[in-house]
Amino acid sequence: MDAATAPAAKNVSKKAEIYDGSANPVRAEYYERISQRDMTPLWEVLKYLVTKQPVTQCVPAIWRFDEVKPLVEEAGRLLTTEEAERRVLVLENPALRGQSRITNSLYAGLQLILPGEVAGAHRHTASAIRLILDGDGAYTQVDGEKTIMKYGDFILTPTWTAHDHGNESKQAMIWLDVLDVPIVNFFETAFAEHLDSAVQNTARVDNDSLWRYGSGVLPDGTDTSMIRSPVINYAYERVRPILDRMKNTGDADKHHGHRLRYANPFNGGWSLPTMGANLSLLPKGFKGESYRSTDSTIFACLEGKGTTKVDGQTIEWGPRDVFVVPTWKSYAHRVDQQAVLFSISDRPAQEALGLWREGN
Ligand code: 1HN
Repeated sequence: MDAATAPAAKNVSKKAEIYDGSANPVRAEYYERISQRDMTPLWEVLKYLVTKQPVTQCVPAIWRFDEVKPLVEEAGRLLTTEEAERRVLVLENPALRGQSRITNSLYAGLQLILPGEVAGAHRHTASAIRLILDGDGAYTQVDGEKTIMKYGDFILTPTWTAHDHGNESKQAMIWLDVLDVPIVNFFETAFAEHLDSAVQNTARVDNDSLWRYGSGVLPDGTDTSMIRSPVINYAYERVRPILDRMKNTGDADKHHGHRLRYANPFNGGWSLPTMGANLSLLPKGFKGESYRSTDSTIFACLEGKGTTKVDGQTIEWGPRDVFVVPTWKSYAHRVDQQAVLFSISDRPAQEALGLWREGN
């Protein structure tokens, strides 16, 4: 075998387990020859390409805040935000270790910013959301809009928007980052750049975008064609009371409880084209019926505690815990006392491609 054919042959031997060429030496020899022309027999791989049901490596998993918080805090003593750029512990799905992802399509991490620190301004094609889990009063700036972050706030950093964070408060702050990095990298569309100054100029303050676009009016001249929400911070103090209104006036959905969607106020669609988020109130004594959908979902508990049964296993969660349910695994939530669950997934991307499905 000469050097030029060696890699191809190696490839075949790697696939030998799949192809079982030993059972049919004539075919095995044929596979070897087509492999040298960078071809492979579809009939040997079709069943892996087109499956009857979604197949995933992703497994159910939970990160309990009480257990991981001290480890996140320890990173604060090990390195500065300057050294780290972003001081984050990546939440890796236990079955996807080494791939910096919590589901096949989404990245998640817990970010720490200490009093007096700045995380410098940059932008990239990946979109981010942040869900504030601990601390009060650090800020983020997104394309010139500065917003103070508080518990439960849902913050957008849409594709290519400049963003920097800083903590002028007296407390450490920890939040959950979720990014569509695996999607951007699947399409091989990643770009990134640093801004000239670490802290961008502040042009707008005080949740300006929420005030402008989150009250059922649109200022004249607003360009409403954006495929993502103009709102940067969906403040928990504005959103949370809506769940109580829903609870007081309507029935809980049998799967999701009283659930709302973080929407793009221009068109009612999802807040970002790649990632969609919900907030759900599970009323006292809620026993959810089994549900599944094709979007592997990341949950974070904001209030109360409960359990989620998924794939024969019971996940017990409490405040600030983050857990994940893989694609097409049936799950059901249960609570004794009232709880509030945030969730996020790649559902908007799946819907845009005509792929999303749900069932029981
Ligand atoms: C990023 O820009 C941030 O800006 C956090 O806070 C986590 C993970 C991957 C890529 C970019 C941030 C990130 C990230």
